[in-house]
Amino acid sequence: MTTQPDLFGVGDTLAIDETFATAHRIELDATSWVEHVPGWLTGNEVLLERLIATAEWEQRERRIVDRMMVEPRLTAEYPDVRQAPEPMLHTITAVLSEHYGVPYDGLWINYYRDHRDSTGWHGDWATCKRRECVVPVLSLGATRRFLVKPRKGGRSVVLTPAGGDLVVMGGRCQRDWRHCVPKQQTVAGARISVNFSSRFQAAGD
Ligand SMILES: O=C(O)CCC(=O)C(=O)O
Repeated sequence: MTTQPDLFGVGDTLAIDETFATAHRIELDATSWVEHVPGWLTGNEVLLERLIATAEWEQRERRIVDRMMVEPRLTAEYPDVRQAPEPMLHTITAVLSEHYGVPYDGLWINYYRDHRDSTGWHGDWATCKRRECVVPVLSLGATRRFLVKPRKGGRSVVLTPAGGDLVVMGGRCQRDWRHCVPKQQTVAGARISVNFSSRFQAAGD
Protein backbone atom coordinates (compact mmCIF):
# COMPACT_ATOMS: atom_id res chain seq x y z
CA MET A 1 0.00 0.00 0.00
CA THR A 2 1.45 3.38 -1.01
CA THR A 3 0.29 6.10 1.31
CA GLN A 4 0.76 9.84 0.99
CA PRO A 5 -0.36 11.19 4.35
CA ASP A 6 -1.99 14.59 4.49
CA LEU A 7 -1.23 15.36 0.88
CA PHE A 8 -3.96 17.98 0.78
CA GLY A 9 -4.41 18.78 4.45
CA VAL A 10 -5.08 17.07 7.75
CA GLY A 11 -6.85 13.75 7.28
CA ASP A 12 -6.95 13.92 3.48
CA THR A 13 -5.00 10.73 2.89
CA LEU A 14 -4.73 9.24 -0.59
CA ALA A 15 -3.53 5.67 -0.95
CA ILE A 16 -3.16 3.19 -3.82
CA ASP A 17 -3.39 -0.57 -3.42
CA GLU A 18 -0.16 -1.53 -5.20
CA THR A 19 -1.00 -5.23 -4.73
CA PHE A 20 -4.14 -4.91 -6.91
CA ALA A 21 -5.66 -7.39 -4.42
CA THR A 22 -9.27 -6.84 -5.49
CA ALA A 23 -8.63 -7.18 -9.25
CA HIS A 24 -11.22 -9.27 -11.07
CA ARG A 25 -10.61 -10.01 -14.76
CA ILE A 26 -13.42 -10.80 -17.19
CA GLU A 27 -12.34 -12.59 -20.37
CA LEU A 28 -14.56 -10.93 -23.01
CA ASP A 29 -13.40 -13.38 -25.68
CA ALA A 30 -10.21 -15.27 -26.53
CA THR A 31 -8.22 -12.05 -27.14
CA SER A 32 -9.97 -9.26 -25.18
CA TRP A 33 -10.42 -8.67 -21.47
CA VAL A 34 -11.60 -6.09 -18.98
CA GLU A 35 -10.41 -5.90 -15.37
CA HIS A 36 -12.26 -4.25 -12.49
CA VAL A 37 -10.24 -3.29 -9.40
CA PRO A 38 -12.74 -2.06 -6.74
CA GLY A 39 -11.45 0.32 -4.09
CA TRP A 40 -8.03 0.72 -5.72
CA LEU A 41 -7.62 4.38 -4.68
CA THR A 42 -8.55 5.41 -1.15
CA GLY A 43 -9.58 9.05 -0.70
CA ASN A 44 -10.87 9.51 -4.25
CA GLU A 45 -13.24 12.37 -3.27
CA VAL A 46 -10.23 14.52 -2.38
CA LEU A 47 -8.70 14.02 -5.82
CA LEU A 48 -12.10 14.62 -7.45
CA GLU A 49 -12.50 18.02 -5.80
CA ARG A 50 -8.91 19.00 -6.52
CA LEU A 51 -9.21 18.11 -10.21
CA ILE A 52 -12.55 19.89 -10.62
CA ALA A 53 -10.78 23.00 -9.32
CA THR A 54 -7.39 22.70 -11.04
CA ALA A 55 -7.68 20.79 -14.35
CA GLU A 56 -7.78 22.81 -17.58
CA TRP A 57 -11.30 21.87 -18.64
CA GLU A 58 -12.46 22.41 -22.18
CA GLN A 59 -15.74 21.86 -23.93
CA ARG A 60 -15.12 19.66 -26.96
CA GLU A 61 -17.18 18.99 -30.06
CA ARG A 62 -17.36 15.73 -31.98
CA ARG A 63 -18.42 15.10 -35.59
CA ILE A 64 -21.41 12.73 -35.72
CA VAL A 65 -22.07 11.91 -39.40
CA ASP A 66 -22.27 15.44 -40.93
CA ARG A 67 -22.92 17.50 -37.78
CA MET A 68 -20.69 18.82 -35.04
CA MET A 69 -22.14 17.94 -31.63
CA VAL A 70 -21.13 19.42 -28.27
CA GLU A 71 -19.83 16.60 -26.10
CA PRO A 72 -21.96 16.14 -22.96
CA ARG A 73 -18.95 16.30 -20.61
CA LEU A 74 -15.80 18.38 -20.15
CA THR A 75 -12.28 17.14 -20.91
CA ALA A 76 -8.75 18.12 -19.90
CA GLU A 77 -5.90 16.51 -21.86
CA TYR A 78 -2.26 16.19 -20.84
CA PRO A 79 -0.24 14.52 -23.64
CA ASP A 80 2.76 14.84 -21.33
CA VAL A 81 1.74 13.52 -17.93
CA ARG A 82 4.42 15.67 -16.26
CA GLN A 83 2.20 18.68 -17.07
CA ALA A 84 -0.81 17.16 -15.28
CA PRO A 85 -1.95 18.78 -12.04
CA GLU A 86 -1.84 16.91 -8.73
CA PRO A 87 1.31 14.95 -7.79
CA MET A 88 -0.82 11.88 -7.06
CA LEU A 89 -1.56 11.52 -10.78
CA HIS A 90 2.18 11.17 -11.44
CA THR A 91 2.45 8.47 -8.76
CA ILE A 92 -0.58 6.62 -10.13
CA THR A 93 0.83 6.72 -13.67
CA ALA A 94 4.10 5.18 -12.48
CA VAL A 95 2.32 2.43 -10.53
CA LEU A 96 0.09 1.52 -13.50
CA SER A 97 3.08 1.48 -15.88
CA GLU A 98 4.91 -0.90 -13.60
CA HIS A 99 1.94 -3.20 -13.01
CA TYR A 100 0.67 -3.47 -16.60
CA GLY A 101 4.08 -3.24 -18.30
CA VAL A 102 3.08 -0.28 -20.48
CA PRO A 103 4.98 3.06 -20.34
CA TYR A 104 2.05 5.41 -19.73
CA ASP A 105 3.14 9.00 -20.42
CA GLY A 106 -0.06 10.96 -21.01
CA LEU A 107 -3.60 11.22 -19.77
CA TRP A 108 -6.97 12.68 -20.51
CA ILE A 109 -9.50 13.42 -17.85
CA ASN A 110 -13.27 13.53 -18.35
CA TYR A 111 -15.65 15.42 -16.09
CA TYR A 112 -19.25 14.13 -16.02
CA ARG A 113 -21.00 16.95 -14.18
CA ASP A 114 -24.07 14.86 -13.36
CA HIS A 115 -26.13 11.90 -14.60
CA ARG A 116 -27.01 13.72 -17.85
CA ASP A 117 -23.39 13.76 -19.01
CA SER A 118 -22.16 10.73 -20.94
CA THR A 119 -19.95 9.32 -23.65
CA GLY A 120 -21.29 7.20 -26.51
CA TRP A 121 -20.07 3.87 -27.90
CA HIS A 122 -16.50 4.08 -29.14
CA GLY A 123 -13.05 2.48 -29.16
CA ASP A 124 -9.94 4.46 -28.26
CA TRP A 125 -8.53 4.27 -31.78
CA ALA A 126 -6.35 7.40 -31.73
CA THR A 127 -4.42 6.30 -28.66
CA CYS A 128 -4.43 2.54 -29.35
CA LYS A 129 -2.95 1.62 -32.72
CA ARG A 130 -1.16 -1.52 -31.56
CA ARG A 131 -3.00 -4.79 -32.09
CA GLU A 132 -3.16 -5.28 -28.33
CA CYS A 133 -3.34 -2.41 -25.83
CA VAL A 134 -3.97 -1.94 -22.13
CA VAL A 135 -6.04 1.13 -21.18
CA PRO A 136 -6.60 1.90 -17.48
CA VAL A 137 -9.50 4.19 -16.49
CA LEU A 138 -9.66 5.44 -12.88
CA SER A 139 -13.08 6.59 -11.62
CA LEU A 140 -13.47 9.36 -9.05
CA GLY A 141 -16.74 10.45 -7.45
CA ALA A 142 -20.16 9.14 -8.43
CA THR A 143 -20.79 5.52 -9.42
CA ARG A 144 -21.78 5.25 -13.09
CA ARG A 145 -22.41 2.37 -15.47
CA PHE A 146 -19.55 1.47 -17.80
CA LEU A 147 -20.66 -0.79 -20.65
CA VAL A 148 -18.60 -2.90 -23.04
CA LYS A 149 -20.07 -4.65 -26.08
CA PRO A 150 -18.73 -6.45 -29.15
CA ARG A 151 -18.05 -4.24 -32.18
CA LYS A 152 -20.08 -6.63 -34.34
CA GLY A 153 -23.06 -6.41 -31.98
CA GLY A 154 -24.27 -8.52 -29.08
CA ARG A 155 -24.92 -8.27 -25.38
CA SER A 156 -23.22 -5.66 -23.23
CA VAL A 157 -21.03 -6.48 -20.26
CA VAL A 158 -22.04 -4.06 -17.49
CA LEU A 159 -19.57 -2.73 -14.92
CA THR A 160 -20.51 -0.19 -12.23
CA PRO A 161 -17.23 1.43 -11.14
CA ALA A 162 -17.51 3.50 -7.97
CA GLY A 163 -15.18 6.31 -6.98
CA GLY A 164 -11.69 4.90 -6.44
CA ASP A 165 -12.26 1.90 -8.74
CA LEU A 166 -10.04 1.08 -11.67
CA VAL A 167 -11.38 -0.39 -14.93
CA VAL A 168 -8.74 -1.68 -17.32
CA MET A 169 -9.44 -2.71 -20.91
CA GLY A 170 -6.89 -5.05 -22.47
CA GLY A 171 -5.97 -7.23 -25.42
CA ARG A 172 -7.97 -6.39 -28.57
CA CYS A 173 -10.69 -4.60 -26.58
CA GLN A 174 -10.24 -1.28 -28.41
CA ARG A 175 -10.47 -2.99 -31.82
CA ASP A 176 -13.06 -5.71 -31.33
CA TRP A 177 -15.20 -4.14 -28.59
CA ARG A 178 -16.76 -0.74 -27.87
CA HIS A 179 -17.34 0.96 -24.53
CA CYS A 180 -19.54 3.80 -23.25
CA VAL A 181 -20.78 5.61 -20.14
CA PRO A 182 -24.52 6.16 -20.79
CA LYS A 183 -26.74 8.93 -19.49
CA GLN A 184 -29.05 7.74 -16.74
CA GLN A 185 -32.39 8.70 -15.18
CA THR A 186 -31.16 8.19 -11.63
CA VAL A 187 -29.64 11.37 -10.28
CA ALA A 188 -25.85 11.16 -9.88
CA GLY A 189 -23.32 13.72 -8.78
CA ALA A 190 -19.97 14.59 -10.30
CA ARG A 191 -17.75 11.86 -11.71
CA ILE A 192 -14.28 12.15 -13.20
CA SER A 193 -12.54 9.45 -15.22
CA VAL A 194 -8.77 9.54 -15.55
CA ASN A 195 -7.68 7.72 -18.73
CA PHE A 196 -4.02 6.74 -19.22
CA SER A 197 -2.33 6.82 -22.63
CA SER A 198 1.04 5.75 -23.98
CA ARG A 199 2.94 7.00 -27.04
CA PHE A 200 4.14 3.38 -27.38
CA GLN A 201 0.56 2.14 -27.83
CA ALA A 202 -0.45 5.11 -30.03
CA ALA A 203 2.45 4.45 -32.46
CA GLY A 204 1.17 1.04 -33.56
CA ASP A 205 2.96 -2.30 -34.07
O1 LIG B 1 -15.32 7.92 -18.54
C1 LIG B 1 -15.05 6.75 -18.71
O2 LIG B 1 -15.16 5.90 -17.85
C2 LIG B 1 -14.56 6.30 -20.08
C3 LIG B 1 -14.06 7.43 -20.91
C4 LIG B 1 -13.71 7.02 -22.30
O3 LIG B 1 -13.99 5.94 -22.73
C5 LIG B 1 -13.01 7.96 -23.17
O4 LIG B 1 -12.87 9.14 -22.85
O5 LIG B 1 -12.55 7.52 -24.26
